[in-house]
Amino acid sequence: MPLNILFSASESDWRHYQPHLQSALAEHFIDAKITTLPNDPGAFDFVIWSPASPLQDFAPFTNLKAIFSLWAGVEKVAHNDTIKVPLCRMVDPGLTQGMVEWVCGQVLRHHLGLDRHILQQDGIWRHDNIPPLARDRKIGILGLGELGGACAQALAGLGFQVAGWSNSSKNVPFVSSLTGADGLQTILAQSEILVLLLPLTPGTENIINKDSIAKMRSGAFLINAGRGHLIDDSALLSALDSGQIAHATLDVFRQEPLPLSHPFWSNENITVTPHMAAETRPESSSHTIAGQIRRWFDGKPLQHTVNWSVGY
Ligand code: NDP
Ligand code: OXD
Repeated sequence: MPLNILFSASESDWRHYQPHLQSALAEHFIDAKITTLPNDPGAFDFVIWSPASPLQDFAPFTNLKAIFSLWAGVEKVAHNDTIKVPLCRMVDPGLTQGMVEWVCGQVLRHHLGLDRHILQQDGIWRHDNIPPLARDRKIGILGLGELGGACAQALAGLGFQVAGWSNSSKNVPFVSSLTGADGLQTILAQSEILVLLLPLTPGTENIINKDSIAKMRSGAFLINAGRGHLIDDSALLSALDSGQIAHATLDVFRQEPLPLSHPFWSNENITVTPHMAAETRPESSSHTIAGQIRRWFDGKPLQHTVNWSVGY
């Protein structure tokens, strides 16, 4: 009997994923039927889901083994109490590499002061303000997980002094690992460039607020690729006005797309990017999902399952 898989995301996702999923499943010797129509919920073994899906009630999916999120961030589904099976976050080499490239690009932009030369082609030879070498620049990353850890490693590889903050202590080569309230104070106070790669949970919401901003190094750069709700928007705007934060590059927002009337659009010290720091790549993530189903077949534990008690 073939497995039944429901693909519940957007129509355009389906167009992009269908061929890759089919070939990845075949490569993993999995006989499966994939459909986008949840007509007979009790018949499905697995659901591939994204926040674009209208599916919220998983109770009728009585035969389900697991749900695979196409997104790494699961805050929109991590509190869904109709889910009684493991929910796997997307952890995928394509997504990780995309985030590494985006974060390194944004860090290098601020480290090298590239805007000064790119935005000011006005005939003035500005041979001052030569940037320090990376070894003399302190970078902090809040969230030292799959994505934060890979970014930390890449930045350390470029020579930066990198520290990361997470719930549990980590062992990333050449990266100092900080935890707890003291660790947060330290990383805020020392980072010249602070990168947010935390998930959105009750413990991380508004972590960048008036008080934590006051503890940051004056004139720091902020880069948010985690979630919009990590930042108190008005506290950030005040900090940009006062110069406490020099510039914020924001990829994620409380409301997406960011409404045209939002003051972030017109603030010259904010760069808005449209939640594109890292995209889940259909080809590599189809292999990730097929590999997970293979693990289930082989009686191995699924990977990257959400810990319901912490919400990520
Ligand atoms: P992980 O779960 O692998 O990493 C999360 C990290 O945050 C872990 O190190 C975790 O600590 C730490 N953390 C969580 N809560 C706390 C807390 N209260 N205090 C201290 N540390 C905490 O997630 P990923 O790295 O895969 O993804 C991170 C986030 O990036 C996603 O949740 C999503 O919001 C965002 N994202 C954004 C994208 C974009 O395009 N902008 C694309 C993909 C993801 P510990 O390791 O100890 O558990
Ligand atoms: C996300 C993703 O969580 O794109 O933002 O995976």
